[in-house]
Amino acid sequence: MAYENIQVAREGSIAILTVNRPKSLNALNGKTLREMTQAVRELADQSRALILTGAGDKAFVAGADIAEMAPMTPWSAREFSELGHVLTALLEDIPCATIAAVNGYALGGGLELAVACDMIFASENARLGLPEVTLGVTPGFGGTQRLVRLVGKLRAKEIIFTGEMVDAQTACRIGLVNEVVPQAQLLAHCKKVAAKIAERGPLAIARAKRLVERGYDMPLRAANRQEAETFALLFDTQDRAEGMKAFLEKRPARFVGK
Ligand code: DAK
Repeated sequence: MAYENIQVAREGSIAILTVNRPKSLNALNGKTLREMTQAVRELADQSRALILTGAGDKAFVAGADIAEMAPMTPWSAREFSELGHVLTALLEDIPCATIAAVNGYALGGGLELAVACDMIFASENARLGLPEVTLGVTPGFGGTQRLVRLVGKLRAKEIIFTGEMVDAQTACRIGLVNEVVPQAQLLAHCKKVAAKIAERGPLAIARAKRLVERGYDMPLRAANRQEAETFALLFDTQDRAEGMKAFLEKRPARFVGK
């Protein structure tokens, strides 16, 4: 499928989705959000890991497209917000691992996209923030909820209320990104992590992701019960038998996702 605002590449079982509007620092308009949602749906089934990044060396995504948002009515703003919520929820729901390669500004909707991914790696020049209050609105793609779960209330409120950006090192220190790497090595680093994940049992990755995502909103005991049930269910898979056999035979496992 040909896209206008994104590029999609496949490298074996790893997929790379690049937001490609560098002239507007990869800002997310409605069309881009729709294209991303369609691409993520298609790629999820064929990939073990999906890397999201932005075109150029300045921005991951500098937020929702302000030019498109400016004339919106409350009704169209609601619909626009829904597009972002559908995409971010999809990233959390798909079975494959998602990695944000934050190669510059990750602001507003851009940061909201990143925090919906399973991991975030940032380049040294990355700057992250939720500047929506500088525009007179709140974050609209789940930022108020996901950021607080990652960095805690105090830091989330500071970031949201001030609208200030944090640099990559600060983001790493407060648990907003996994690691900071030089910009020239960012994509290669993300591919290396993705390749490592792709070697693992895909059913186990998918179930572990679901346990973490769903368990977050559940009481601990109920979440732990789900973990025990999932652990037990996986004993009925070829991959579990292969993984343990391979260990005992001192060879790498060959997982098939069954
Ligand atoms: N939207 C549209 N265009 C953008 C953009 C954006 N978010 N960010 C940058 N651009 C465009 C600039 O307008 C400029 O275009 P030209 O003038 O060249 O045509 C081009 O990208 C280059 O930007 P600058 O010239 O400004 O570059 P600088 O290096 O000087 O500055 C910057 C980089 C990232 C600091 C600056 O561009 C900036 O502050 N950009 C805006 C960042 C921002 O405020 N992002 C948050 C957007 S709000 C909701 C739904 C969704 C949301 C909220 C509510 N509801 C329905 C309730 C989400 C909101 C957001 O994400």
